[in-house]
Amino acid sequence: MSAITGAVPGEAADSGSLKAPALAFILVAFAAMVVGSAFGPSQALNYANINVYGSVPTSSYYQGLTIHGVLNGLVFTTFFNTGVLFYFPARELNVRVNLGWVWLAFAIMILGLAFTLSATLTNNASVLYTFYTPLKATWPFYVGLALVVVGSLMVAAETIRQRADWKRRNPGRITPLVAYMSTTVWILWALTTIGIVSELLFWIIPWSMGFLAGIDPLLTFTLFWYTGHAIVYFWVLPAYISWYVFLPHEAGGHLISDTLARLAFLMFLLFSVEVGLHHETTAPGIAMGWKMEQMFFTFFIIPPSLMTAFTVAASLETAGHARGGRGWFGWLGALPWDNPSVAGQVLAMFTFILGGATGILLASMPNDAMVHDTAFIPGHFHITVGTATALTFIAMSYWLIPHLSGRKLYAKKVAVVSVWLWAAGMMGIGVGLMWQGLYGTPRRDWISALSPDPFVHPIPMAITAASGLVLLVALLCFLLVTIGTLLSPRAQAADVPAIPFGNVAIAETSRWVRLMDRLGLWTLVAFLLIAVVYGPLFWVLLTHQIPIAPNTAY
Ligand code: HAS
Ligand code: CU
Repeated sequence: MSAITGAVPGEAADSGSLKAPALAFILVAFAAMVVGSAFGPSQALNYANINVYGSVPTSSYYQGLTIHGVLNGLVFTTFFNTGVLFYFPARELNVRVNLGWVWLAFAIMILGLAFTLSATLTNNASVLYTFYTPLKATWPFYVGLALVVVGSLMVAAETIRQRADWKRRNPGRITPLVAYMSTTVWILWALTTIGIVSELLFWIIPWSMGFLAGIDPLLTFTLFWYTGHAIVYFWVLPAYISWYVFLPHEAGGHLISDTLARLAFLMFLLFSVEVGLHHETTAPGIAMGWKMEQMFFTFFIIPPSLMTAFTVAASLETAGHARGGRGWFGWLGALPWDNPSVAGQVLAMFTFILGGATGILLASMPNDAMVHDTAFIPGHFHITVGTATALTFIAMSYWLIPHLSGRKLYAKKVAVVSVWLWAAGMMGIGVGLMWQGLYGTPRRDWISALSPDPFVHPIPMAITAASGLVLLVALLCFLLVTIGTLLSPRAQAADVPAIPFGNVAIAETSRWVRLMDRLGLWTLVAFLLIAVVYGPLFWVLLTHQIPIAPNTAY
C-alpha cells in the first residue's frame, strides 16, 4: 500500500502569518549574499595579479575575504536554511507554528549579524571565516556568530517539535517527505554545531575577552573542522530537498523514488560529521591513524550524493519525456528551459558534477596533500557551494519570493540570463582557481601585493578574473529581478505560485521506510558513531592542551 503526500490542501489558516517570517529570513539571506558576493570580483582580480585593495572599500585582501566568506558561507546559508527548513515542513504537515518563538530566533540572529558586521566592516576581525587561532578578532565577531547559530538552533527545535507533534496525532503514519528531510537536516545541524559552539563558548570568546591566558591552536582548529565538513551538507541539503521534491514537479514530472530520497538523507545524518579531519591532512600533532580513519568515512558520504544524481536525473527524465522529449538525451532539451527556476537548478546540478568529482579526488589523502592550501580548494568549493547551494537558492527564489510576497516575478527573461551567467561564472572561477592551484598558487593569500608576483600563469589567471566579472553581472541581474519583484504591485491569487510539492508515493507499509522514520533512534546511532570516531581524539586533545598562543590585546 502506498500513500500520497505532499499535495498542500489549500492555504492553511495561518499560512499568511507563516509567510512573513519565512520571507524575512530569506530577504536577509539574500541581502547578505549580495553584499558578500560584491566583494568577490576583487578577490578574483587578486588572483589575476590585479591589486584593487585601497580603491575598493576594504583595506586589505584579508578583510575582503573575511566579509566575503562570512556573509556568503555562514550568514546567507544559515538565514536561508532557517527560513525554508521551518516553512516547508510546517506547510506540508499543516501544523501550527510557535511564531513568537520563530520571530525571537530571527531577532537574535539579526543581533548576531549586527555584532559580526560591526567587527568585520571596521577591520577588527580580518580572520577569515575559519577564524583559526591565534589570529584574533574582537569579541563581537565571535559573539555575533554564536548568536546566529543559537537562533537557527531555536528554529530547529521548533521544527523537530512539530514533527513529533504530528507523529503523535497521526499514529502509525510515515512522516511526509519534505518534513522528513527537513527534520533530518535540523538534527544533523544540531550535531554539527557541537564543535563550533563549544569552540566559541569555552575557548575563543573567553580568550578574545581576555579571560584566558592562552589558547591551543590545534584544539580549536579541530573543533572548527568537526563542524566544518558537516556544515557543507547543511548548506547543500535544502538544495537537495528542492531537487528531489520541487524540481521534478516544476519540470512536469515526478520523483521516481521516495524511499531512495529518504535513504540518502538518513546516510547524511549518519556519516556527515565524522570526516572533519580530511580538512586537517597536513595538521601536525594528529596521528596518521586518526586521519586515515576519517578518510575512510569520507568515502561513506559520497554514495548519498551519487544516489541523488541518479534519482534526480531519472526524475527529470520523466519530466522531459512527458514534455515530448525522445531518445537518450532528447528529454534534457525538452525541459522547460524558459523557466528560470528549472534552468537554474539543472545548471546548478551540471556544474556540481565537477564540484563533486573534485571532492571525490580530494577525499584521498595523497591527492589532497598535493593541493591542500592551494587555490585548488577554493576552486573546488566555488563549484559546490557556489553552484549546488547558491545557484539553487537563487533559482528557488524565482518562485519562492513571488510565493511569499504575493507578487509576480519581474523580468523573467533577465532571471533566465542571470542563472546562465551565474553557472558560467562559477564554472569559470572553479576551473581557473583549480588550474592555478595545480601550479602551486596558494589560497588565502594577497598575492597581487607581491612584487613581483611569483605565481603568474596567464591563461588560468585570465579565466579566474573574467569569471569574477561575469559573476558580478549575474549578481546585478539577480538584484534587478528581486527588487523588481518586491516593488511590483500585489498580484491576483491565481498569479502567485504555490509551493511545488509534487505528489509523492510513500511506501507506508515498507519495513525499511518505517525503520527509516525512527529518527530518534537514528539520532542516537549518529551520536554514538561520532562519539566513537571523534571521542578518543578529543580526549587526547583536551587532556593535553597546550595554550601556547599568548593572549595579546587585540
Ligand atoms: Fe568539499 C574542501 C571533499 C562536497 C564545500 N569543500 C571544501 C571546502 C569547502 C567545501 C567550502 O576530502 C573548503 C573549506 C576550507 O575553507 O578549507 N567535498 C568533498 C567530498 C564531497 C564534497 C568528498 N564540498 C562539498 C560540498 C560543498 C563543499 C557539497 C559545499 C556545499 N572538500 C572535500 C575535501 C576538502 C574539501 C577533502 C578538503 C580540502 C583541503 O585540502 O582543505 C562530496 O560530498 C561530493 C559528492 C558529490 C557528488 C556529485 C553528485 C552530483 C549531483 C548532480 C547530478 C546532476 C544531475 C544533472 C542530476 C558525487 C548530485 C542531470 C543531467 C544529466 C545529464 C545527468
Ligand atoms: Cu569536507
